[in-house]
Amino acid sequence: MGRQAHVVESDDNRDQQELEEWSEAFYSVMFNAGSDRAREILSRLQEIAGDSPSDRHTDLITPYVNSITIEKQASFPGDLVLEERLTAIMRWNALVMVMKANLAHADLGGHIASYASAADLFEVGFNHFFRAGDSHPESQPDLVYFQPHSAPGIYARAFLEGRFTEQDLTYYRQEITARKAGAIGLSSYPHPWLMPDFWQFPTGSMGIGPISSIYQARFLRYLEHRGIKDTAKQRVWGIFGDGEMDEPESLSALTLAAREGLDNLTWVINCNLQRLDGPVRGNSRIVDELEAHFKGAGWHVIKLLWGSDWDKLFKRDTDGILRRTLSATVDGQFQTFAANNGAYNRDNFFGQNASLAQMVSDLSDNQIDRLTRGGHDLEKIYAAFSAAVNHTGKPTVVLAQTKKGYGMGSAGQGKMTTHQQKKMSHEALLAFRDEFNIPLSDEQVENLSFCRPAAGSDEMRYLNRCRQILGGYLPWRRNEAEPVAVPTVAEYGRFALQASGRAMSTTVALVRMLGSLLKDNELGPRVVPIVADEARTFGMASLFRQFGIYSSLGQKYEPEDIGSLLSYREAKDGQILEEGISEAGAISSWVAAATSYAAHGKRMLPFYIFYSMFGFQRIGDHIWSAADQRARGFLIGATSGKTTLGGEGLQHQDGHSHLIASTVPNCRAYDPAFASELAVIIDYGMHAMMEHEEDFFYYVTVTNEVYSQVSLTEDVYPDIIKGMYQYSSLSSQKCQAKVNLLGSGAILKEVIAASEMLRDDWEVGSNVWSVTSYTELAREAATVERWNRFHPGREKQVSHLTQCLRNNDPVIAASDYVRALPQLLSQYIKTDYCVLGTDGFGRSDTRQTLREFFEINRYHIVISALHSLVVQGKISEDVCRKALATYHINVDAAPPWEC
Ligand SMILES: Cc1ncc(C[n+]2csc(CCOP(=O)(O)OP(=O)(O)O)c2C)c(N)n1
Repeated sequence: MGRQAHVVESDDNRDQQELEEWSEAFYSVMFNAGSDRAREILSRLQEIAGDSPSDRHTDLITPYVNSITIEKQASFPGDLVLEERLTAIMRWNALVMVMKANLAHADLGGHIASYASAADLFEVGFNHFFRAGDSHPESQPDLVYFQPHSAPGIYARAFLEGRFTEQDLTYYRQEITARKAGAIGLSSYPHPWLMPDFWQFPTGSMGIGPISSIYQARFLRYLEHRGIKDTAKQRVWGIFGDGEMDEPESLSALTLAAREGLDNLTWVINCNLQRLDGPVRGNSRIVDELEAHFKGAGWHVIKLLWGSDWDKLFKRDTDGILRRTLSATVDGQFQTFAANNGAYNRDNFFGQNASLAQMVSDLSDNQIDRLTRGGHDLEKIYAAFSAAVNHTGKPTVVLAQTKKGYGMGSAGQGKMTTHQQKKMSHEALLAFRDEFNIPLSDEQVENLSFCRPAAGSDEMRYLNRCRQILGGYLPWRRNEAEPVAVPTVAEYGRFALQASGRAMSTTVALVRMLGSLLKDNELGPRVVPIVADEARTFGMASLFRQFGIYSSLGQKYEPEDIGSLLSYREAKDGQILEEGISEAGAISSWVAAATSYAAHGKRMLPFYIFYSMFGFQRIGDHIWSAADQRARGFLIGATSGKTTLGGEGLQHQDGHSHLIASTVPNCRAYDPAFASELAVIIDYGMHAMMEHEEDFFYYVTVTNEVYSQVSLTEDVYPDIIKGMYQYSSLSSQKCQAKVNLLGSGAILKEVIAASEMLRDDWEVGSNVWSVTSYTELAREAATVERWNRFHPGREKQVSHLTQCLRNNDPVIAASDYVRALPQLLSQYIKTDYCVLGTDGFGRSDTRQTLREFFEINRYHIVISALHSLVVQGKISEDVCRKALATYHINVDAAPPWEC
């Protein structure tokens, strides 16, 4: 036993020795001949080992050192001293802004540590790379997606640039109070809705910025390839957090960016190794993980890990011990090193090995403390950014290692809780001032004074000159784009307006209108049809051949269906954006097109057509962000409703998208019943967005249920837009009572049938109202009610809803959507109001059976109408009992929402 153990031990020793020898040899090659040669040797060894050259995972993770060697490092063109001074002032002003807000109002929030870690990255971008533009439509500014919780730093810079006053800064996170005081309210995060001249892209919800930036870069190519705008000089920048990369959206479109060769896209990931609660990857390394991920996806990766003062240490690292030790250190440990001083790092990092300790023996503790990480070294950052923008053929990501809360000293740097720190002690502030040489007295520090160098100072002249060279200030959102004329509705929608009983679905009508709009000389090129692998479902395949599917590569294959009228045609100037099975991707493209008027000075008109269930429910947060950035375009919820989409069942049947849409203030949502209503809505929306520049977008649901369409007279058009119009009025001399019936979408047909049954079988008259938008009705009614409340004694305003439902007759609404949608009107209908809707999970079955199951068919509408009249004492209960029996209603069945 003992002998055996000895043998194993000596084998282990031999193995270890062998490993050491190989490692040493390899490090010596790296050191003497460079990393390229080392990689070459590694490749050869892998080939010998029988690996397929295309399957080299080891290539995906490289040693934990900078990608750019000193020899290849571009030299820094700026004034280091001035830039460091300016960056320090930004840091100070950003932290003071957050502190002031929280001292005055304890719960306003804000972040210090994130910008503290990102400041140098931002400043190199601002001083040397981020190009601005002017309001000329052909101007080609860069588009920058800013990390949201670094917003204080961006405001701090704008303050130095003279774009904000000191008063504005003191109203950080107090938009309402600020306006009252005549100041600009600085929003918590980038919100174009709140600051429409400043922020371009809302990034506050993590993950949305990253994916949006990819589709934005692709949209630049689309504009170029379609001949709409020369975008060749434009670049999209994204500055994101390493924690943010955990959001599924962040990484989901990486391969698209690589496939499309988006070398107009640069991401900078601030790898401060921490997120909100703790380390991003305590037990491993986020940089390695991201390096492998991005490389695997086809990106160019630049690791920016160590500052210039590490260069001499790497030079001394002849046996590779420093590299090996770095590669053996996990992020949780790096964080602890960041939080501790030079003495601690000497003992605990360099002290791990005698030659490591020797390497720093001539450095003081203070010098060890000041060994910077790559993302805090302006020269290294410049070199990395410069390599990124000069790299062609691929998008580039710069993985910049930093310290969270950099410079906050023992108060916050690298601390587990630093993310949410909003205050610093007086001593910590003094230390910060000293560390960064902020030109402020103790008293000014005590008073939390902002710092702004004099107008003619070297700093201010330098700051402004850098921006002048780069074309002006950023962020900046322009709001000017030449109008695009919209054709008359008769040109593309006559077939729908004068349908005269022709059977078709509203989806077919939409696609037909879209086809005509695409052919319009002026508007046509600006229309952007977008699908997420559902074009055939919605009968849009006919558009493929005619208008082409956008592909930057054209079509390198002969499509299987080449002779067909519906052939799958990809083209470099193709117009349709076919985004595959990625609703997040498709909506990102939609947003890029819908905000093109502001981002590119070109008005575009996107139509994104999707399964209505996979819209607001699945990508609701993207839609919220679209609303924030004042998107203009059409979202088309196809195959909508819970009973109209028959066989697809529980996961597909949407009963609530309109309800969610009602929560988005600048979304106008419509549920048209007829193709004619649809045409009126499209016409109105196009004029509003393309000509009148209204910051509303339109959510319109269509269905694939084929039924007889009706013609409409022009006098009802305005009412369609307001949300309801009278479709019919049925009565007879025998009728003793009357009701108002509200229907929308495909359920209007059931309402119309119920109206006839009420008159013919139960002697009840009715007005039938087609409700095209509960949301619009409710909004206007709320506005009117509020006005009346605030103006006692003045002549009362009357809402459209009240104008329509003037009498006391009961109102019955039936919807393919959840009850809560028509109930939006409850507060404003002053008589008995009964709502039938589709609460509960969907089912697969025929439309008829589903409408019976959800109790929204004609029989249930009749029964509800009769019951409402019983409640009003206008008919006897016997009538109701008789109706229940006549229609064989199972009165003991469980409610559908409990099934
Ligand atoms: C979708 C979403 N989830 C959660 C948050 C809350 N949040 C804001 S910042 C943050 C941590 C960000 O960490 P990281 O991306 O690493 O950035 P850092 O601040 O460390 O630079 C979190 C969780 C958010 N804004 N959005």
